Amino acid sequence: MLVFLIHVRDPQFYALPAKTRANNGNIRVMGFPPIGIMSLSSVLKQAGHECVMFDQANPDTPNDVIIDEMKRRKPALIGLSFLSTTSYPYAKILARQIRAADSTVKLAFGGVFASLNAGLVKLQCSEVDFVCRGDGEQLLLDLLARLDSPEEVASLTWLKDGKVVNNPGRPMERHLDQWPFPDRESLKLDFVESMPLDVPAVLSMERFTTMQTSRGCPWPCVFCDIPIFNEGKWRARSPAHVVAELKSLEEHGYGSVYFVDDHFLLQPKRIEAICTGVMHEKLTIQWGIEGRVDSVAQHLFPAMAKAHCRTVMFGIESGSQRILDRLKKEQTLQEVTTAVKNAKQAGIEIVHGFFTVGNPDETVEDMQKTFDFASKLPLDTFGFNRLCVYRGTPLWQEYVKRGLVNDITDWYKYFKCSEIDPTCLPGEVINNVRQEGLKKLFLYKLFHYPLQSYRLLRRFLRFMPVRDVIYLLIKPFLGQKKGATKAEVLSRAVEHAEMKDAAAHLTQLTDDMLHSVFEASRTERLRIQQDAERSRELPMVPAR
Ligand code: B12
Ligand code: SF4
Repeated sequence: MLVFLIHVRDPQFYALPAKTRANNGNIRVMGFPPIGIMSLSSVLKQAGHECVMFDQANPDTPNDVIIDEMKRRKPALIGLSFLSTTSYPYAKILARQIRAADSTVKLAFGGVFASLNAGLVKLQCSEVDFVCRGDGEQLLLDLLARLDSPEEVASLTWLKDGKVVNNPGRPMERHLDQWPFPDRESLKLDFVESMPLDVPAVLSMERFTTMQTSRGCPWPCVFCDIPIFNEGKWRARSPAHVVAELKSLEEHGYGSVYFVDDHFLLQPKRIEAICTGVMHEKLTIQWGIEGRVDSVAQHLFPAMAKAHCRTVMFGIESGSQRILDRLKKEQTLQEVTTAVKNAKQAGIEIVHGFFTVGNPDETVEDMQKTFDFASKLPLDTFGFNRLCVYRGTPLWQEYVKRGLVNDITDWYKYFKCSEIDPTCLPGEVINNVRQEGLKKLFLYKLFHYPLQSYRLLRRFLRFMPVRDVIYLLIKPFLGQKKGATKAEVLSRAVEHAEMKDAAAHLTQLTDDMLHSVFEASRTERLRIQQDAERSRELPMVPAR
């Protein structure tokens, strides 16, 4: 059977360079590849199906092109994959366009957000036939075998006689080695490695990709839906399987890979075996991971650095123990300090800290403590994001009980906690304290860690125009600027806070309004692309 798989994105998280091509002829974009659909594509192909992938990051395949291809090739099933609350509006738009063009093609949704809100999504987005919950590999094969009798497909949500039916869930698959490596080569798109989320800084121009070596995390952080998505379990691939994939990546010319595992650092024996395997195979590919600061695998940081682990990212969240406890992070400030120091001393080149601001019960003093704490840690890079609340998390449940959100009417909306929780500081105060905190932090780093700052700058300058690096540095010192238009939000690959704000508002628009905004954005997108083509330079930091 022929299947189309489409990775739906909210566009502010990827760059739209003016059709800059890699040596292999592929267009290059800054961001993470769509490893969800790539994983499913290889499973389908191995089972004898045909699969065509599309990624909305590809400027050559906008929705109209996908729909034309659909009319031409007539797939049996179209799967839309998207990660989060923020990309749901775009998935709805595409589903509607597909349904308007073909009233019979079967349409499925999958990914974390769709899984955790399956019944509600099915009701709200009637164009979609199936919402697939959890792991997609076996589910998709089962669905293709029973497209017309979905009652027997475990973990499927669908509509029968006008009623939403949630088929029973399937047991969680533990044997992850059974699946083939993701199908990375069929998508004609290359990715450039940048800092995650909101730092549009290019790390290297090597061919870049992502990999998943484990799934899930058993900790209880109140803002996170990963434990719920994975039923509180952590499952991992064997070290041999991981090393074999790294080897295959190297053979395909990838120079750098980021593991999208929720907690890579959970099992020391597995990490040790992966490092030994990398050394034994004499691999040189560079890799990066995310993990908790309380990991008992920290004695392996030197082995990881030797095996070319270049980046370690920690979820630090706050410099106030009171706030860490409020978030049920189950980590201490001392553990944070120890882990960051251990990683740096072991020779990990880039150690990143994720922080959250605008947390419940947070005071100005707590926020200041966070910036002071971050200044003194030997971190190379850091991000300070406003805490958001998603349906499916313990914090959402708490907010439902406190009457701050409504589970029936608000489930698809993206909220910063400070917008709805009176125990958070007001948005304006958060922004001011953050701006002040960032200024102090930058200056502290420059004077106390000059060598570290210089090395990082040198790395950025290798791949980014000087003006973009300068902008990145002075950004905290600039005042608030005018907000973005909705069309700009949809069109541009920008990380600005005001873009994020506007993107959040988009999740709350009516569907009709969404449609007109989408149309306006197509014109805007075209204009930006033409401008960029005219200026004939690769905008590594997206146009502002
Ligand atoms: C990597 C990552 C990113 C990357 C994006 C990479 C990319 N291009 O895809 C970056 C850093 C850009 C990013 C950004 C954001 N992210 Co993010 N991200 C992740 C992370 C860590 C891993 C995702 C991944 O690659 N998984 C590996 C693949 C193999 O799994 P998968 O996509 O889930 O696919 C499997 C199944 O879901 C299923 N499946 C998926 N699609 C389909 C389709 C069909 C038809 C079927 C049958 C099955 C199916 O089958 C696949 C194989 O089993 C997840 C956490 C997680 N563990 O999921 C958070 C996560 C998805 N992100 C999250 C958030 C909040 C965001 C941001 C909004 C953050 C922000 N405020 O800026 C943005 C929005 C991004 C967007 N466009 O939607 C939340 C989502 C919560 C929510 N309810 O919205 C998560 C769950 C993290 C968390 N703990 O809160 N993210
Ligand atoms: S440790 Fe990380 S992945 Fe695990 S629950 Fe907390 S935030 Fe989520």
